Amino acid sequence: MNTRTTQELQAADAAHFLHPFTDHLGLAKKGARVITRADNIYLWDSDGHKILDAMSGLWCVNVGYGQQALVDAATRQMRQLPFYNAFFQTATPPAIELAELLASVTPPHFKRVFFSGSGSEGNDTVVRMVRRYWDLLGQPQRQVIISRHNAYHGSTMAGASLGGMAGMHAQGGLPIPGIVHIEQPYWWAHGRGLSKDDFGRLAASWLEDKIQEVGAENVAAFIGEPVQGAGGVIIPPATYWPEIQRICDAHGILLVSDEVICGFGRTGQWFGCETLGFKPDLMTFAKGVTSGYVPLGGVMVGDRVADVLVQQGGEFAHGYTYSGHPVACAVGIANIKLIQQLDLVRHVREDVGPLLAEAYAQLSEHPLVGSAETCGLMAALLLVKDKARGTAFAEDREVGMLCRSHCFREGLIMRAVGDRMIIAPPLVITRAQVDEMVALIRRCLDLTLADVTARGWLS
Ligand code: PXG
Repeated sequence: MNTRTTQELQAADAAHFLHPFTDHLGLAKKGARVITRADNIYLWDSDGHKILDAMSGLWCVNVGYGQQALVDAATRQMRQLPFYNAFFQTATPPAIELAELLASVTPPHFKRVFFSGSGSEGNDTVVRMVRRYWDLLGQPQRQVIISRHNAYHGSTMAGASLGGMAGMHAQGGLPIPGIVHIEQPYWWAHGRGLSKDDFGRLAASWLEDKIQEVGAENVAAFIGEPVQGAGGVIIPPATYWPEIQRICDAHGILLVSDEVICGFGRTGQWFGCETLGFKPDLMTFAKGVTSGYVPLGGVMVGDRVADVLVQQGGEFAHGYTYSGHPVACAVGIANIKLIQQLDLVRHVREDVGPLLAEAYAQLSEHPLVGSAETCGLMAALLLVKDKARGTAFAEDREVGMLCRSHCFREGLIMRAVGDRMIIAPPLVITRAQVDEMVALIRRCLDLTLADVTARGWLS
């Protein structure tokens, strides 16, 4: 148990802990917010403030906090066998059982899994695996992987390269060779002159253009998040993914769905590709597989790739110490069984997802909101300066950050990606809690509106 004061913790934090994606000097001046405990959809900080966590930790605590079944699974497994590896022709029961369970909840052509410790590692595995696949088929020149601007696929060298975050590419000489990007299917930014359906087809045609430019014979795979999460919950038009699928099929290119955020019920189906209407060859997962209780990730390998890898592959010279970690896998099993017991995928699809969509339709009337979109339990509000004309605020106003600071003060975790305010609450959220969350969001929008009005930023 923590017995230190907030100030003591902040001082030690500033002295020793280099946080991810953080300006350390800036944080040291303010002091980190220290979270000490959690239950259901709520967190408490070291000063005792209660906070509604509308981001599920970091898009991962799908079953909510405090689920005893996951704690028990970890404890039992730690006692029985805390670690053994899966190299050298060995396996452990939890890794075997989780592999079997994953095959049962994923689309039928996924029967095999490669485990990693995180989503980034999973995407490193994707890069290695798709190149290996084409090698085995005698087409070693098929090296290029096409991804999208503003995608997030992790922070390792391969993950950050696959991702399309300009700020990440600017540091450390990225992307690595053989990874190229096309524009994202973001209607508001790139297609407002078109109907959403026409824009979806146009955005997919950018893939065709890139394939022509690179040469189909050189392209190994296309990778995308069904709904871009960290990029700001960018929900593509319904026409987009089926057209992407058609283009990949026409050129024999592997299709990879990064399900790290969209997987395990987030969109109202088990996997985002099922909601968005496509059938990938590989799926990266992490986060929701254990609801974030312990780290685990991996890649679901569809029959097309698995058959080549397994039947004619010999040794695939790739793997991690923690591939199939028994404690992580035991928690994954308990987590998936709990999602099934609580019927959370249906709860999102038929109950709280539609309720959130209705609430967001109402929020779209708010004077600051230029667009309000939801997909299952992911949602985004775009804050704009002029609703009628659809004019954005100047970037340096940082209106999203202003709104986010109101959220913090009001006891709500909602993220700002530029001026897109995004949420992805735990899937266990009840109807009453959706109302409570939406009331808090509305209050923070009103406070932000009062601020920008007082500052004269609306004119
Ligand atoms: N793919 C996707 C789609 C992700 O969202 C990763 C891969 C990498 O997973 P790991 O486990 O290596 O972090 C992610 C991670 C944000 C944010 O700001 C999002 C993620 C991670 C950190 C911050 O929204 N997603």
